[in-house]
Amino acid sequence: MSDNTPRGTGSKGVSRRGFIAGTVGALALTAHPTAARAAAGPIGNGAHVAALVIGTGYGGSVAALRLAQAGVDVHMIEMGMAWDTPGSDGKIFCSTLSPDNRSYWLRTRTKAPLNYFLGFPIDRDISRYTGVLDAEEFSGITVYQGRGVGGGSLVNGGMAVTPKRENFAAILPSVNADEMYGTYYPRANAGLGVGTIRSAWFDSTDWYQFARVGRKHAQRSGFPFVFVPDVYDWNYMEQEAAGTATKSALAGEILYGNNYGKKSLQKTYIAQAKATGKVTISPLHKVTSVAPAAGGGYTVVIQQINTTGDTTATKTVTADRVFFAAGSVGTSKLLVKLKATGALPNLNAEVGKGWGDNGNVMCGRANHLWDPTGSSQSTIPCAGIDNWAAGGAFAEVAPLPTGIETFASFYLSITKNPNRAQFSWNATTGQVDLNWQTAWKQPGIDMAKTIFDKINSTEGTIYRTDLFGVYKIWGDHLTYHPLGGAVLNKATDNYGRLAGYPGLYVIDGSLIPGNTSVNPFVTITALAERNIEKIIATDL
Ligand code: FAE
Repeated sequence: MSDNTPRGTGSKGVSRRGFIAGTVGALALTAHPTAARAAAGPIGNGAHVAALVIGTGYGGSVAALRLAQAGVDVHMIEMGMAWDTPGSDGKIFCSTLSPDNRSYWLRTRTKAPLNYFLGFPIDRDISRYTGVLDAEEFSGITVYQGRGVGGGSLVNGGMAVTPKRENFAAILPSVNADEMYGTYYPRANAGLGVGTIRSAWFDSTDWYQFARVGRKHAQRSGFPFVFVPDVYDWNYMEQEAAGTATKSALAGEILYGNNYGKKSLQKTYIAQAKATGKVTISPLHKVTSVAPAAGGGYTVVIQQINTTGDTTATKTVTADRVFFAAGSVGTSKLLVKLKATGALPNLNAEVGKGWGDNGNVMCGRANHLWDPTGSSQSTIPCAGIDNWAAGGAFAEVAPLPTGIETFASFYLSITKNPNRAQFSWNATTGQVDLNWQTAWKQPGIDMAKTIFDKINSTEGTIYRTDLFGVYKIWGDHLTYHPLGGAVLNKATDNYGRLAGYPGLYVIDGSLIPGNTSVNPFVTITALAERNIEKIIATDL
């Protein structure tokens, strides 16, 4: 698939080294070796499919696997690349420390979330390409999202957190918590291959000195410090540290993809879905319209694009059922546009509402010279500070893997910020807008301060002011965790069926009303497992 080959590359197929590393430690769901071979594709103009899934992230992958296991033929449409072919450097993904065209989705300059260092901007020019990380800009917020087969699993930190049960009612009030904690969270965790760092290794390795400093500071201020599970293969990481495996997490790889070690969806749910022989994927294809078809089912319009983002073909297909799994932003934008432009006029007034940023805010603290955080830092976070009940904040102790000693502690906080935004159709620009305002981050900042003001006061330290601009403490311009826009039991019924259109479903992060109290993908996966089980049992 030459379209998916990073520019300037000649190699074809997955390298042996990459294949071996990619399979190391794959857990319960990993399919037998033939799964690595994709079924035929891409989709043809005029095709008819039983189930069409828009997007290949968590929700889409769960839907595809379970539908296929139930005997349904599935076609997945993904606007990003397949990410299965190494570039001229032998790697599929580029490193966070030296981003090239593979890093960003159709940008000519990088847009790093942490965009300053020592007060200097760090972004650089790149050539326009369908890279793996999209920094999608709305008026008051930049929303980071993964682009490619595997969605957000390609770029995320892999932190796989099940929310505390006492917080669940606030996350999904209409969902039976007994079923989620008894059946669907365990199923999701098994399917994703979730594991936890070995505590003896955590306590001894240089690579997590930054997190041990984070633990010491949290505990000296009386905050609970909790280990956080991850889908990174922890045994593989120990081999990286021992020098017996090619480094990925220990070589600065994360934001623009991990070449080894991380169990992205390509290695878990999607591998098993492909192994059924009933799932086909069309990368570099973008769904632009879904409307009722004259003879029943739905007409779906799809643009095929090249690696500079130009449309090379427009295809019209029909599908008996369509699953919206384009992520909170992708699904919301499609539904809002389709309602406003008359393709799906009967969608209800809840479509586009209830969007939140999962309360994301970032900050750094400047430590004393006797508290170095280490020049060698793993890119994979493994722990957090839990002040949710008292202060509304859960802070990941995040790495700052610059390769030099920075004396900085860095945190991504998830907060209980109550602000919610709405997507709406802008007929003048022909785009969907989001009315989030930067000032709406303030409640989240105040909640994060319940942790860091106290730690700074205990330690006699200060906030870093050089990471997000010139004298700017808070990273309040972004989110990694978009949620909502087609909220469960509001825009859809209690299982994701879209009101007004039998056979249309939402099955991704847009179902969740703006916040999960922790990192979201385990909840997105578990909810998708719950909903697809019901849909298969009752609708098919
Ligand atoms: P998602 O994974 O975004 O998949 C949607 C897919 O649909 C994407 O592949 C899109 O390219 C594709 N798409 C969109 N529109 C179209 C269209 N019109 N036609 C065809 N395809 C389309 O959705 N979460 C955690 O729980 N733990 C973490 O450690 C963590 N770290 C993160 C770090 C970063 C940098 C980022 C960006 C996110 C992180 N997240 C993390 C969030 C997590 O990845 C996100 O919640 C999920 O990926 C959302 O899953 P969905 O299935 O909703």
